[in-house]
Amino acid sequence: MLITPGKLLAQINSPADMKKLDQAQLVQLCDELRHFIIDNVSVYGGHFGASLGVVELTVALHYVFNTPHDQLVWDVGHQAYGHKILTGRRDSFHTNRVYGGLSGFPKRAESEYDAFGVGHSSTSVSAALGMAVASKYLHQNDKQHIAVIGDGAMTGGIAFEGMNHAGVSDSNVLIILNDNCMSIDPNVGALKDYLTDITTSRTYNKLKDEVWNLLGKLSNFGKSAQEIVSKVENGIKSTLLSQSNFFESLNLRYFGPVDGHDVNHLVTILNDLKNINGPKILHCVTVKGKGYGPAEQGNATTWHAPGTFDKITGEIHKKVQEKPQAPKYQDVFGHTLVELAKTNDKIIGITPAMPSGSSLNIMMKEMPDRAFDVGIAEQHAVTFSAGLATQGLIPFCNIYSSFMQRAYDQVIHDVCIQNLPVNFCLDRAGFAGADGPTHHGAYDIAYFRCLPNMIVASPMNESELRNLMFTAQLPREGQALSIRYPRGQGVISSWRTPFEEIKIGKGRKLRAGDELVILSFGHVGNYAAEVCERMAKHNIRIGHFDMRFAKPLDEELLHEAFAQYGKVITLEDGCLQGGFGSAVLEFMADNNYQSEVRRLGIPDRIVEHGEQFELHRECGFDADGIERTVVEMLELVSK
Ligand SMILES: Cc1ncc(C[n+]2csc(CCOP(=O)(O)OP(=O)(O)O)c2C)c(N)n1
Repeated sequence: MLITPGKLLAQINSPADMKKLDQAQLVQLCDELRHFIIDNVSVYGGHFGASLGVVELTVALHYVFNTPHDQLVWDVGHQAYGHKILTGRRDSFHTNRVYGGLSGFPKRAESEYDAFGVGHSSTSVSAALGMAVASKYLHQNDKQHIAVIGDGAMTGGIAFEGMNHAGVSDSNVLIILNDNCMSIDPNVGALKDYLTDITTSRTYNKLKDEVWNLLGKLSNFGKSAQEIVSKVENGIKSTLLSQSNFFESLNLRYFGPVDGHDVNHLVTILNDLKNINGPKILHCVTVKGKGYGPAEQGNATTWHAPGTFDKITGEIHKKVQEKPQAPKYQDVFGHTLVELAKTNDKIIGITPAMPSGSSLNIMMKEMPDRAFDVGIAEQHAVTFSAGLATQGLIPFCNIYSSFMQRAYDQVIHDVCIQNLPVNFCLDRAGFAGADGPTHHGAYDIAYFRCLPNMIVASPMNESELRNLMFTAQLPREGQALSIRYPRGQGVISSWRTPFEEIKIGKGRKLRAGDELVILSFGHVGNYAAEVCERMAKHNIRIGHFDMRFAKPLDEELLHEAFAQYGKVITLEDGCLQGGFGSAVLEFMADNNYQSEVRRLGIPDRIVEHGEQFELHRECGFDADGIERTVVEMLELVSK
């Protein structure tokens, strides 16, 4: 053994190093890995409970399987911190989620051990199955393919699609269901109830133990073992006719449930499963936050991603707020929806698995029969909302901008084509921040703007959000309405202003100028306002229109802008290709104006993770970037 006892983790730079350990040392390795994660996240922040819950699984997987030759796919990837630390990224782990540092999710470009890039949930089964089919095709028969998926992620439709396909393939794919009864919030739906039933059923567990005993004895016997396993399974199936196994009925061999924190047992089981070909599923029961008291006993939702905390006391550090008075947009959404729902009994709230993140939990608490968490099921959330709208109800379907990408067809096919007035509230629009490119809400302006029967709006501050929501619940004919707003704080403290209707397609003229006007869409308009203030101090008058709508455009304001200003800047926290600025250019061309236009927004490349302001700066549309553009444009005039 080359690894010396004592500090084990410090000597592990790759899974190959782990394989030099005696199995008896794995418990200690788990302990060290767990503490490393606690030490790191408590200081630098990030996702927490999920990684602690899979420490034993992570160690067992890398101990048993031959990664990176074997393909290990983590679903969502927020639980892969242990994986990153064991695969050569221990010493750089303090840069996790920091601008220029490691990604918070597995990422192919970052490491050969990251078999598949993730961030959005429920993709692991399909990806691992694709890899398994490829290996077969390429005659790489020794390769293993493993998908680790949580019970929350398994509620996503694509996970079912993957299992449905896997069940009729003879590919070598192992699905590990990491069942901790939690999504970010408590998991929901019938599958969750089923998993609880199967975990607690005495009959099932007794039989299962018998199978495992047999497996333990037989696994070294290769092919003949497989035949016997099949017979035993068939025996189980007939005995459990009254309680047929969901996964077995999809033709996946089901093993478990097993204790996901018993690393030695996991090693034995995974070694056994390695020798059983074909699609199979291992059901592991784990505890989110395992091994850290405050997380295990406290609120699992809070400890999903708690921010920094005192690891001794478990006290979560409060963020020093730059603007202590301004609430978060998401909280304004949550409170406003309840306020509106109290006076309009047709309003219904919908979230696909983000009740805390979106603040729909406020309505779920106050009006449980009128607010729905539908699981990680964006497609369903949209079509469910469409169904509600057909019956005259007024759905407010809150989906993060990047997750809405999942439900694009539903928006077109089920909402727009049928002229249904569904309201979409797109949270986390623009740069998401530390979660990075998988979570940036970069595309929604462009992908919604091209749809008939779709209104695209964005508030510049909290009371504008309230007024847009107020407007959204007023009767209107057959158009969907999307209201996009960013993650985090707004700008004003007195947001609980009386509701005012906003005329659809009407912007606001905030400031008149001389030569140059900034047309902004959404919260980033506040950068523009700051630049106007700065320039005013130098007696340079810049016009500023908060357009509010990317569709329909306020044509009156645009005619004014192009008739009066030779220079126009468009500003948005969304992709430049096809976004708000593109809409303005279309207007200019269609109306034969010839102003000089500069478009500021998200460029046509993948922007990595970092604080929102760092990414705005990188892309040149923070206040300094806008000022630079203004100066450039005006200097051109003075030449
Ligand atoms: C398509 C999509 N919708 C929503 C999310 C937000 N999200 C991240 S983790 C998570 C919960 C995942 O639960 P589970 O798979 O059980 O993993 P656990 O955190 O419990 O280990 C959710 C809803 C996402 N990543 N992708």
